[in-house]
Amino acid sequence: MLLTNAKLVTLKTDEEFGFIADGAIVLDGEHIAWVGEASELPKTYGDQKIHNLGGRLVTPALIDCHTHVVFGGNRAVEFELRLKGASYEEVAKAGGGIVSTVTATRAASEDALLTDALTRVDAMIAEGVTFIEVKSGYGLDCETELKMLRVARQIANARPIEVRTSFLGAHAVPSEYIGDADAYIDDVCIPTLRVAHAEGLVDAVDGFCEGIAFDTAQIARVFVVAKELGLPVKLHSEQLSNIGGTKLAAKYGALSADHVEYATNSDAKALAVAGTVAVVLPGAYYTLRECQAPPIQAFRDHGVRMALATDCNPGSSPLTSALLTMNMACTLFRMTPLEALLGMTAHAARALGELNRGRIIADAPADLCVWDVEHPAELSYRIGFNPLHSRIFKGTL
Ligand code: DI6
Ligand code: FE
Repeated sequence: MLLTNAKLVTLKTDEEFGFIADGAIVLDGEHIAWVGEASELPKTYGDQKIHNLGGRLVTPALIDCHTHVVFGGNRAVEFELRLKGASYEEVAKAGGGIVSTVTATRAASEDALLTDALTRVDAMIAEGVTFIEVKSGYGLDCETELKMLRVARQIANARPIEVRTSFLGAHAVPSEYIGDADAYIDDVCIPTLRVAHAEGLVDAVDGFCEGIAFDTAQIARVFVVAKELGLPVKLHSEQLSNIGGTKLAAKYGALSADHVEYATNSDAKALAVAGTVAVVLPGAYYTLRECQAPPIQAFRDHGVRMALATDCNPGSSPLTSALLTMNMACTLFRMTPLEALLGMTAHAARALGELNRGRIIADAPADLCVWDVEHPAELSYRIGFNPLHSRIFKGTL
């Protein structure tokens, strides 16, 4: 297929949008074969099936690299409690929070979890997302963690979207192990990781390193097993306090350190040295009415690549909009529209271990968005508006 009459935002480098005013793209099956000025299109591509994009703007398709879209129930009542003054930590300590979603997720059938998750995935697809990461972590027992991961895999069969799974057994201490997080890690989390990996259900290993969850020593035990299994790691670190998770993630060469509101200058330096992506999650910052923004300028100064994601989950970020995430990153964290777009494309891909994706370049997967906008900054600037004209997934419109 030959796409013509397109205004391209190639994101060929991290420094600029990479505009091509009158561009053409040749798709060969699931990949981009050629991209450039229409006037320079090699004659060999002349007899392709032509698709005229009417001068519309084309970007790489959006990538949501941190989601918890598979879960049972919802936490609207907890939302009300928090509005009345309870903090996220207080709700968690009172048996609400993540643990209440665990109860609902354990009770739900695989079919019900999938049906529910697809309503959220459909909202993502409608805004041009073609690739998502999905975490477990609301099972916290072997059976339910496996159930969640199977549902995550099924999403890719049910919808035109690619899915990467992360095993998040170290998400919270379940009620049956309260006060003994170490025993939970050894008796449940690590054995479950081994089983899930053996069943081919795990693409990466994640954890929640926080006062209300697991400390660095506990997470390190999980990471050692991940490395032994040859799985990449990532970590929820420094979301509500600084307890060293970001440096731990860097030490293990993590794909990403996520949230990072309380990360310091030296954390940023460690991420830069390790080549670990900082995943910024403005939906959680907004929902929890946090006041500490992530150290964006330190990330820039040290050359840490920043990705963005919805963190779609029932507690701290009931958000399915990639575009609103980009808007929030700009307005709340003063990221630039270019940084926001890179964060939802090329850098999100990198946070998933994919270095050749999220840009419009030859050999990259043919995952593209066609927008009814004039300038890419409009994608971050508008609030609650979806200008997606069409989405191309693996070369198919
Ligand atoms: N941090 C988050 O933002 C989500 N998980 C995590 O470790 C929140 C999960 C939840 O509240 O259900
Ligand atoms: Fe999360």
